[in-house]
Amino acid sequence: MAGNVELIKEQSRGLRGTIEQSIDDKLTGQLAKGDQVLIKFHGSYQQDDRDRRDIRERKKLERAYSFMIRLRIPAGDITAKQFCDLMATCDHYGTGVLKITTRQTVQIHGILKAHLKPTMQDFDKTGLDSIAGCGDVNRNVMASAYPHLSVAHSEVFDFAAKISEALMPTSQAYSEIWLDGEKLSGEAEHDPLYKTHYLPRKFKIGIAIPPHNECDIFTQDIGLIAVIEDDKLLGFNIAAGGGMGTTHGNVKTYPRLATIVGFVTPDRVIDTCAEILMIQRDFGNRKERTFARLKYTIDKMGVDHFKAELEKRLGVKLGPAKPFRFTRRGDIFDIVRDSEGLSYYTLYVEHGRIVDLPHYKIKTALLEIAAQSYADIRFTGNQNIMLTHVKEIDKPKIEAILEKYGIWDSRISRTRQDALACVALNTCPLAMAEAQRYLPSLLTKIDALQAKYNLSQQAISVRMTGCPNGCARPYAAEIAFVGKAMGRYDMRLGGDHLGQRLNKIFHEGIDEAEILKLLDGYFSDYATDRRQHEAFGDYIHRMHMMTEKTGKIETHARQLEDA
Ligand code: SRM
Ligand code: SF4
Repeated sequence: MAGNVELIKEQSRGLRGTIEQSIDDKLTGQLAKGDQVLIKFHGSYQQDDRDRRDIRERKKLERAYSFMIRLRIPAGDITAKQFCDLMATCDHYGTGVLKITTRQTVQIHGILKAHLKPTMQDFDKTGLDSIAGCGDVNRNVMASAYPHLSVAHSEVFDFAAKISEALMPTSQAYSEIWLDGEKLSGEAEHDPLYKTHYLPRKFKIGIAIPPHNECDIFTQDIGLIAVIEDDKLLGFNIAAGGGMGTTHGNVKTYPRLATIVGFVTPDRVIDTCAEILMIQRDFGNRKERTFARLKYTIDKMGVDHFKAELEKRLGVKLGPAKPFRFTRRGDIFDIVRDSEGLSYYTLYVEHGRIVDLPHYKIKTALLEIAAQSYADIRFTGNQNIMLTHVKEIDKPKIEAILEKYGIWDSRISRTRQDALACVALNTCPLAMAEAQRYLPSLLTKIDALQAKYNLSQQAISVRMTGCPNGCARPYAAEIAFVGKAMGRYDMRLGGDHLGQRLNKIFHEGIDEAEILKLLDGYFSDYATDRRQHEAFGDYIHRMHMMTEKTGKIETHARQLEDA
C-alpha cells in the first residue's frame, strides 16, 4: 500500500490527479481510487454510511458514499460570522451536526460528491479553507486555548497561524479544482518543502502555554512549549516524535510521547518546524506506512543523531531546554478574563458534536450568540467550544441565552467534561467498535461508580476510540477504552492526568459488564488507599508497577485479576 500511495502522490501533478474527472462521473458516488488518496490533501475523505452497508448490499446497491470535509483552522479560532456560515453550510450540504475534532478544528460529514465543490466554495466565501486538513502533510496546528491572558500569550497564539501558513503545500490545485481558480500549465508547482512526494505520513504540531496542556503536547510530532517570563515570550522548548497510532497484535507499533530536544528563540521556531518536517520527509519510512511516522524515524535514527541532523540543517545548536510545569490538561469551564478585560466562556460539547440534545440545546444557543455577534468562537483540543472576546456589556445577554438553553448544567460531571471520544461508527471506515455514540452512556455508569465511592469531585481522564489508531489520544489518558470488536474494548490504565505518562493495557477485549466490575474494584481501592491529592492514574501507576520494556504489568500490590 505504501508503494501505491507514494506513486499516487508522485504522479499527482501537485495533488490534482483526476479529481475533476472523478467528480464529473455521475455513474457513481465515489471517486477513482487514486483520487480517494489525493482528496485527503484537500481536507476531505470518502466515506460510506456503515449502518446502511448490509441493507444496501442485500439490495445490490452501491454503498451510501459521502464525504467528510475537515477545515484548516489554526488554534481553532473563527469569527461569529464564520461560525454562522459554517453551520449554514453544514445544515445545507452535511448532516447538520458540526463536529469539533480533537485537533481544534471542525469537520462536516455526509456531503455528497456533487456537493463537494459548492461546500468548498462556501468555505472560501467566509474566508476559510480545508487545505491540508488531511493527507501526508502538516495538519491543523493546535495551540493552547487560553492565549489572550497576556500580550505574550497572543504572540504565541499567532504562531499557530504562521506555522500553518509556512508549512502549507504550494500547489494551487485546491483553488483550481474547487474555486474555479486559474488553471496553471497542468504541471506541478515547485514545492521546496514537500517536493513531489510530500511526507511519508501525516504530521502534527501543537503549541502549549504552561501550565495548560490542553493540546496534549507530548502526543504531537512537534510539541512547542512556550517559555514566558515576566510577560515576555523567550522562546519554545521543542519536543519531537510524539504519536498515538498502534495496530492490535503488531508489537512493533507503539504510542510514543515526544522527546524534548532543546530550546529555540521565537525568531527560529518556524525554521525549526520546517527543518524537522524536512528531516521526516527525507528519512521517514516510505516502504511501510505503518512505520512511517516521525516517532519511528526518530527511534530508528536515535534521538542524538536526530538532534545533530536538525542542528546541522539549522546551522546552530539548540539551546538547553528551559524548566516548565503543567498543572492542567482539561478545559476550564469558568469565565476567564484577558489582559484587556474581555471575557472567555468555555462550554461543554458532548464529544464535539454541535447538536441540540433534549436538555442541552448547544447548537441553538451558539447560533443565537453568534448571530448577534456577542462573541467569537474558538474550538478547543478537548472537543469543546469557547466564546471569545466577550465585552462586559454582552455578558448578561450571553448568560441569559446559556441559561435558557440549559447550557450551564451543573449535572455534567468533571470526568464527563474531560472525556474524549473519537468519531468511530457510523462514518469511520477503520472503526472496530463504537466510541462517540457509546461513551456518553458508559460515562453515566462510571459517574455512578465514582459517586458510590465519594469520588465525584475527582476529574479522571477517560478516553475512548473505536480502534487503536488513537484519534482521541487514548494512550495518554488515565482510563482508556480502545475498541477491539463490537462492544469489546482493551482497558488501559495508569496514564497521568496531565498527559506526561502513557497508560498500559490492563484488560483485553472486555465488555461493559466486565469494565464496570473492574472499575468498581479499582475505585474502591483508590478511595481507601490513595495518598492526599493523588490522581487516579498516579494511584494505579504506583500500586500496580509496570515494566517499561515488555509492557506487561507486574502487580505488586495485589493480583489485578482478583479485582
Ligand atoms: Fe484520526 C485516521 C478521525 C485525530 C490518529 N482519523 C482517521 C480517519 C480519517 C479514518 C480514516 O483514515 O479513514 C478518521 C475519520 C473518522 C470520521 O468519520 O470522521 C479520523 N482523527 C479523527 C478525528 C476527527 C477524531 C475526533 O473525533 O475528533 C480527529 C481529527 C483531527 C483533526 O482535526 O485533524 C482525529 N487522529 C487524531 C489524533 C489526535 C491528534 O492528532 O491529536 C490521532 C493520534 C495522534 C497521532 O496522529 O499519532 C489520530 N487517525 C489517526 C490514525 C493513526 C495514525 C498513525 O500514526 O498510525 C489514523 C489512521 C491512519 O492514518 O492510517 C487516523
Ligand atoms: Fe476511526 Fe479509529 Fe480514529 Fe476512532 S480511532 S476515528 S475508530 S480511526
